Amino acid sequence: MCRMILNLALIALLVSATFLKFHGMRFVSSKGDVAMKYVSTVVTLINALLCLCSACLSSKSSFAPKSMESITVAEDITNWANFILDLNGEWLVRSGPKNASTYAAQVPGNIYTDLVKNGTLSEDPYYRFNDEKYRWVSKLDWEFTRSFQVPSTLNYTKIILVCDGLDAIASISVNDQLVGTTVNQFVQYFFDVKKYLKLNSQNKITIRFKSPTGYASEQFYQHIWDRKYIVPPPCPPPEFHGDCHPNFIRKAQSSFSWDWGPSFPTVGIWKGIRIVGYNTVVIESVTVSPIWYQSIDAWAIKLQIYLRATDKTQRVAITTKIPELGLSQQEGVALESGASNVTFVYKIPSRVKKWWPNGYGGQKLYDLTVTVQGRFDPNEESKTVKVGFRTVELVQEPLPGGNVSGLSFYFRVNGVSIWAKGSNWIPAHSFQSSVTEDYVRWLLESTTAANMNMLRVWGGGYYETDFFYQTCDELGILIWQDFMFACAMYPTTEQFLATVREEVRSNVLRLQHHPSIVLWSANNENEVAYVENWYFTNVAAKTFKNDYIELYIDVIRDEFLKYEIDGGRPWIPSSPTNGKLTEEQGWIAKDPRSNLYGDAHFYSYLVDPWDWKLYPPTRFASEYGFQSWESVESLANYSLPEDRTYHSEFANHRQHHPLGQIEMLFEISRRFKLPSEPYGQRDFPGIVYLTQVNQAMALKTETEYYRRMQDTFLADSSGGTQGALYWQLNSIWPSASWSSIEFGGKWKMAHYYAKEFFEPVLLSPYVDGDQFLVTLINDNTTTVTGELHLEVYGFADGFQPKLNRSLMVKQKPQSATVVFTEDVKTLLQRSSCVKAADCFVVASLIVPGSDVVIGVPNVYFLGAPKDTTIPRASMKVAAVKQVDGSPRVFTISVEAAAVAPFIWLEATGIAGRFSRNGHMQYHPVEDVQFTARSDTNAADLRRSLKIMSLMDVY
Ligand code: BMA
Repeated sequence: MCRMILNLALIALLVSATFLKFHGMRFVSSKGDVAMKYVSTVVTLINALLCLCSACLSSKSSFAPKSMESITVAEDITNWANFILDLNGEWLVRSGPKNASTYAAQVPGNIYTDLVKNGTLSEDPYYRFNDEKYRWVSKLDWEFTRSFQVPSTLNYTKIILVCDGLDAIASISVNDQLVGTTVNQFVQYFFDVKKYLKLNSQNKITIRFKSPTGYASEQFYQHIWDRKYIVPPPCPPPEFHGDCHPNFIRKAQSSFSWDWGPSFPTVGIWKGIRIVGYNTVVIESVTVSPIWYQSIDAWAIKLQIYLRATDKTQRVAITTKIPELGLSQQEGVALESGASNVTFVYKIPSRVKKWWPNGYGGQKLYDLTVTVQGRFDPNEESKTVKVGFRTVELVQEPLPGGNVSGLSFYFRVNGVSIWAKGSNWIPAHSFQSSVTEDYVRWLLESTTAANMNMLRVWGGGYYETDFFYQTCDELGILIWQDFMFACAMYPTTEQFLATVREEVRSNVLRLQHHPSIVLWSANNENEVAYVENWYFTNVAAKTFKNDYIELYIDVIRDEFLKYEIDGGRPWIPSSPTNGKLTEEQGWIAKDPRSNLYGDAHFYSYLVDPWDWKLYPPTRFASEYGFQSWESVESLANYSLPEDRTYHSEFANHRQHHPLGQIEMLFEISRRFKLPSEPYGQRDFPGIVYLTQVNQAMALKTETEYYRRMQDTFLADSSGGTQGALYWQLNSIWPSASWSSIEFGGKWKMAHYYAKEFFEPVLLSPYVDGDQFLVTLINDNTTTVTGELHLEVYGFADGFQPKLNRSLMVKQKPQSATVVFTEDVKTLLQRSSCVKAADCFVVASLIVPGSDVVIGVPNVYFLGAPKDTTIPRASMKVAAVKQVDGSPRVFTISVEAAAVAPFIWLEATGIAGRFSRNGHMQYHPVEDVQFTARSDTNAADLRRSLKIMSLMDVY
């Protein structure tokens, strides 16, 4: 009964929370204040109810995990030279009850993909409404089991079971004896299993998983019982179609749903599992901190080697080698029993090639091998990591000029300041075992192909795979790494904090050696959520503040600093944050959104996204974005034809962002006419296209503004922007989202635009009041000189420019200044444009004395396309030719009968990317290159091609 009352109260709270977080907070309104009062009353009532009801809550959760003896280590250990018995592969799975049917299961994997394989789930979980239909899966407990033969030779001093990742609440038995329990998907667990194994015989391992949603809910109520307050938000907004209380379980928070993703709370053995035997020692992790002596341009490395010896003291020899640099050192060490670490500092004897972010130099990586040899042990234990030599600083210092308040916020790598260009990474799939290395590589290569140098691994997903970071190392992608806490308050029970410590240790030690990682941040948006009272934490402000500091500062920061020694890598408490000021203000800033300190997240909807004045010139824009729909091609496999209308049940189900559908139409209609039947099936592809045009133009406008602001400060001291990471790079399933790449890897128009708005040398035209200006942005470390060509075209005036201007311009390294200004009126008069909307400007930077363009020409619309007449362009593919006999690279010649805005090429059924897309075609024939992801031929490509431009949607 009490639980029922509580549930009703929680539903009231949830409705209010939804209202405020997603309708109020981002537009901060007086409405918000009224709603907040209402919700505060609800919360007070709930707390009163809690006191009354506490007696009817069970005193001990049946799901509360038992204390266990486990140790955690950091790195994939497949290279251990000791004995390894791989337990990956075929397992059996059945749901909780003993009489339930048993099915084959794949490890690593998860219950959803197993149930699809065995036919229990008859359709793809991503199909139509299956996220709702298959909701029962996560409500059950699941048991995975397999047998394995243990050879008689497995007679080691220590034999352990290594679980790289169990998702998440599990108890593990070997031969029906409990060897341990787990509570955290992100921790690598080790269990002593020697005494449970039968040598030279069949053995059985069983892993029983609790329902993740059941566990989270039990923990939520248990917390109320124990601590007498609710840790919010109790549930996600109803539009998410999600599950409640992800903040009470250590697994990917977005697996319970997000505003761009479904709820599939996975269960299973999601990473590798094996038995390892050793007589002396195993290497847990090798952490590497390069040290640069700038004055002599020489390097040293500080190594911390984390070892785990058997139960007695061991004498070992530890050898460290970087063969390519002639480093070879050996030390004799007396190791204590159990876990310990040793530190060495070595001077690098030869010249080092530095590791640089993409766009600033090469990404040289060196193999570093550590070998440990026990005195009486013939087995050598070794581990090789690839290391890159680079330094990294997060620069937060007073700004030049004397009258600018606040601090800078930017990254300096090898002493060179980096203008961060990139995006935010979310989980690539709800089922991590379905993410192939090929797909990850495609997504990461799509970032460097779009001139990016940084990705933020956002805190509601996963600490990514070793392959992900290795690829970032290779490609020069700087990683801003969040810890996995997002958009919520969190409990601080002893058990919760203990497993968070394990999680920090496990992941920092695993990832520390990657040169790509340049920053760790403790959470996503929880500082701002607390300060802005998103979840009504001000009803018990002190409690929530103490909890916040305990979790992020006393536990996460404290644990982090144990492994990132000597300030090796910067750490910030949250994003957005004020950085140093947040620290000065007691770890929670008065205004975490300040434009004068740290980073900022900025979203605004129901606006004209082409108006750059809307955007706040923050020091560092770590999140900003606009939604669009994925293409019909991507949606087709997951929907029926009748689902593909703008307001269908399907579209509304997939659109998790409250009011998202309306916002997009509103934004589009600020600049474009809508098709005649925007809600019908016929015009759906046209609407999808317009959402992509809107997103692309919005991101272009906002990002170019941030780039123009790098050297400019406004009267209120804002400006000096040094980074732009838009929200979000990838998509977890085919839907409406902020992503610039569709689920499966197809680039949206926004991604083609990102490639251009992130060009290292960029001319950015814009209008400020009655002035037309062009800013030249130069990210390079050398001066750029060129001829600025300005051409004005009329949409209805053929392919001849109506005005042609050119002048010599020069831009210092790493700077942005205005290089051209003219009265808009004069510009229009000179170009004989009757009204602004009839014309557009093309700004190109040309190598003097040639026709070679530096970067790309940048097109600027002088008005809104809806306010002029644009002739139909009758786009045609004139020819498709293979380039240099390659089965993957083709040139496509595109013909237009008139100037064609937002031309859009699609190669249906052939995965790949175009060199440009979504651009303005202002020549009768223009060439575009297509690079396919797998081999094809010109005839097939030509058959697959569809082409359109703006007027084709009407
Ligand atoms: C920010 C992110 C995500 C979210 C996005 C769009 O809050 O951190 O939580 O998906 O905005 O709403």
